[in-house]
Amino acid sequence: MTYVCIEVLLVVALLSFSQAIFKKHFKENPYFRNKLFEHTTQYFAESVSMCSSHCGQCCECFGFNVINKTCRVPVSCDPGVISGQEDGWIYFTEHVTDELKTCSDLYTAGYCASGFYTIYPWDKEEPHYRPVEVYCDMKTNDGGWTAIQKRIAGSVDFNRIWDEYKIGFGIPQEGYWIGNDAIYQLTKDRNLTLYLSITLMNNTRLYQIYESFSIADETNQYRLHLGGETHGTLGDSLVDTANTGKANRNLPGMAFSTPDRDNDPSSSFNCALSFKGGWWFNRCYLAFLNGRWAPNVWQTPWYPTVMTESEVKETRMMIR
Ligand SMILES: [Ca+2]
Repeated sequence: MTYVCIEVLLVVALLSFSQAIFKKHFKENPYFRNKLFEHTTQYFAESVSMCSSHCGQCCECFGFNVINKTCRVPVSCDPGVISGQEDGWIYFTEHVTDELKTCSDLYTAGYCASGFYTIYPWDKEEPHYRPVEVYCDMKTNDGGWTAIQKRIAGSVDFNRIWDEYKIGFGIPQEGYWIGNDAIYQLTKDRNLTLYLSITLMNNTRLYQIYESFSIADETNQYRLHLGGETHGTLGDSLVDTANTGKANRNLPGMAFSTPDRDNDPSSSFNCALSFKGGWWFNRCYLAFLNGRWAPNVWQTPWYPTVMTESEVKETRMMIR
């Protein structure tokens, strides 16, 4: 049987805390038709519009049963929590019609559910202009975070060459690097905060925040700038603040290196080649989130807090 996607574009006016009215668009997602999700709240609703109002301001998706006029709002619309099948259900998911630059812009526009979005970091007339698929964290510390790196287990290999790190690689749902050109574009002329995290196997998320983060352009090897205060539960290992005599592993000011492009300060050693990933290496590092997910290859992801890759469930690098 072939389904015809219902082209209902629903515009929901939402009242923010500042009383500004946002317009959010929802579109039928044919992938979810007649599916059932775990953990849903059920309402009676005469119409799709009435159903959408039950979903609320941070609505990720909602389902409307056209046969018995029932509305369901799942806790999550992740395909991983589909639990069954029932006729009559059509689901509506957020449909962003604007070409916004960052997750922070999306958040301001009223999109407050964490998930995968398309952003447009460049202006239309710029040669790099293109859509970029990213994960937006709309919950942590009031949301609006654009993930420039996200890894879940080792399904996406980060042992990549310069041009791949330049353009970006991976799949947002499994693991990705947004691309050094995009990081430069997102951080230039702005004072952005960097949030790095490692989620351990027991689901504890350790994090470190750097108040000021930016990188240089490609002609300056995407050199790392960090400034301002830092705090968190990982500890400051991008800089040897504890003075353990490892200042030659401080990363601020370092150029980006990849296995095929050795920009680290050691004339006798290629850190990216040895540790199998791209990073802002010194001689070489105390913290490195792009290591190859293999025993004895990805050593000390975050010294001394996380000492082996086997402790790591997920990593994130996010900016706002
Ligand atoms: Ca070198």
